[in-house]
Amino acid sequence: MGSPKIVLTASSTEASEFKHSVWQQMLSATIPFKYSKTFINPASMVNDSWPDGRAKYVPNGLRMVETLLLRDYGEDDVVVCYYENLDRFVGPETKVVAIHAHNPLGISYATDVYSKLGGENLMPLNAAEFLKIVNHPILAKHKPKIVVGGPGGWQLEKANRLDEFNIDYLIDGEIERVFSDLFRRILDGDPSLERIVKIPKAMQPTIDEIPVVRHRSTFGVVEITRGCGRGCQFCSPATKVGRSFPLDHIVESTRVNVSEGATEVMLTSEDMFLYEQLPNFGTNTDALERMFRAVLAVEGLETIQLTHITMAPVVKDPTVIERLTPLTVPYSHLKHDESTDPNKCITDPIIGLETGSPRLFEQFMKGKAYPYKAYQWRDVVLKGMEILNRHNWYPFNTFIIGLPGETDEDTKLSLDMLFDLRDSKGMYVPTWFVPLENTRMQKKDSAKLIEMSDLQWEFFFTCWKYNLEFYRGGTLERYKYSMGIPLYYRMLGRKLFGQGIKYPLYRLGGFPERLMRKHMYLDFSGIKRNKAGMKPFEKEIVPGFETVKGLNMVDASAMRRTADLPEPAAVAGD
Ligand code: B12
Ligand code: SF4
Repeated sequence: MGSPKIVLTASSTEASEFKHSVWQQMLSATIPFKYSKTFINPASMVNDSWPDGRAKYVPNGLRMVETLLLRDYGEDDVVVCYYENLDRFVGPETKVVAIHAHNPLGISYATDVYSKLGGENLMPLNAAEFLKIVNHPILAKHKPKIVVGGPGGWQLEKANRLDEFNIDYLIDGEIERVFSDLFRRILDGDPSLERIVKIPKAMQPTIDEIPVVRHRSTFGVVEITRGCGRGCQFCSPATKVGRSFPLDHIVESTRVNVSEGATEVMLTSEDMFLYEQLPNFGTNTDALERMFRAVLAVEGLETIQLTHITMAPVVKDPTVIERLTPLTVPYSHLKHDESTDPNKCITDPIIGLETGSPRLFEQFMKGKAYPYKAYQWRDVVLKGMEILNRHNWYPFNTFIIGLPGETDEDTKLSLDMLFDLRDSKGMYVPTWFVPLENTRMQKKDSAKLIEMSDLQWEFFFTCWKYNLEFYRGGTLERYKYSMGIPLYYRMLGRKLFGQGIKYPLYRLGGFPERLMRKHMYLDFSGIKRNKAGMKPFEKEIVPGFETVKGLNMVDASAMRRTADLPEPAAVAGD
């Protein structure tokens, strides 16, 4: 048999589903390649292949590419494999090698900035792995066309590295509707085809145009919705039309994954509460319950993992969490000592909390709190967290530091919110603002580590102090006088980022708060984490429902209009 016409691949770090751990993946997105042997278990980068050398699991987006190709080409013509097997498949007859890019240069939010904590110009492991693929000698030998696509493809355009990597085509956006034609033009070398193809919003597929993937994906990703109508200006899924997948599509995708060896699926959404949503972002708990039951009934499936949710629906109707808990928490592979579940299970959906500043919230993301208003965000977060924790939902919360125009006052408000959350259960992961291509903030400047204020450093390291305490179950005392921290500060941190990081770093290291309190905004002296969790939040949340009519998922553009915000000055009197 000759070499296949089309070979699809993804880097080992992006394909990895080691121990079902999204942490492992996120680490490889952030840890510098130079230190990867210390921080990353090498076993996590070894992915399983079938006996014929094809990959067992790769990122879901690449499985979609494969599925679309299999409509026009046979299984012999389309092979999906890992880096290690490229030279087994790529040969003289191979016309195209297509590469998935989730975070190819490691410059998505959080990623390169975290790696810069270790020194300047350090390349995250994700980038090193991507580079290995494009520099593979077999590609130079047979010179197939190199096509790259996926959610992080924009990074290659932004960094202007298409020539360097010999990339012939970069495809940016949802491809289901256009791919057959596009791919034919690529194969034919159509001279009128641009090198960078951006799929316009009008060409985004309807739900009927999105097929069930043919083979198993990394983490067993099963899309339950695509797109989000809440309209946050920094966010790329906000530019996608909102759609819910039909139940049989979801169940079939689950079956495909399980039939090829997955014991867990990741039910993927920008916000799980958008699934079959009711008008005005109303949560359809009946539909969610039905969906979970149907997925859990798939024989061979043991556990499920969630991706994103938003906080407002949790607060608006706490029975949603109450009803979904028996269908999620006991089926999670995650455990925590403080869980009240009989098997100590917890679930950890990702929630973008972003900021504690109502001003920034109003300016950049007010749809996220709907039906609540920006000035209620802190209340919504506290109340929501209390409800979630009570049901053993310990979320993975993300913040954005350095939103354009962030002032010390804004950062103090984020610190206040963080302080209020000190007894909550979950992770707090600070990321830095990165203007993603094709978003409404694409022309804004990235946050820069070197420009971080003392307060922003305090926010950053206070989050990680919480995380250490939460995950290691330790108290501050356990980390007291941890030697690594002063060493890092003296040898590297101070030189790279200035003295502003000193006390926040020492807080992370567990140094006594009373010695540092006059140098920092938050004062934790005498405060210990209450393991019983957050106290029920008594304060009344002002209803403040906006009268936004006719919003629903299909009309995401309407939401963006309502989220078109007044200038900050006009907000001040709110
Ligand atoms: C599942 C998921 C994960 C999982 C699994 C990742 C994996 N490697 O498999 C986890 C949780 C581990 C993860 C981690 C990260 N993720 Co992620 N992830 C997702 C999520 C929720 C679903 C992805 C998915 O399957 N979508 C459905 C498929 C069909 O869409 P797709 O991948 O975009 O593919 C389509 C096109 O892009 C295209 N396509 C895809 N591949 C290819 C290849 C070729 C050759 C071509 C032509 C086309 C093509 O065709 C597909 C069909 O239209 C998305 C949000 C979302 N809903 O998309 C975020 C998302 C993609 N992730 C994101 C980010 C930032 C990350 C991290 C960098 C976060 C971090 N700081 O650590 C890491 C990077 C990890 C890594 N190196 O892989 C961002 C990307 C933002 C951006 N525009 O750059 C998103 C959009 C989340 C968000 N709300 O902002 N992620
Ligand atoms: S709530 Fe905002 S940040 Fe989250 S997916 Fe929707 S638009 Fe993006």
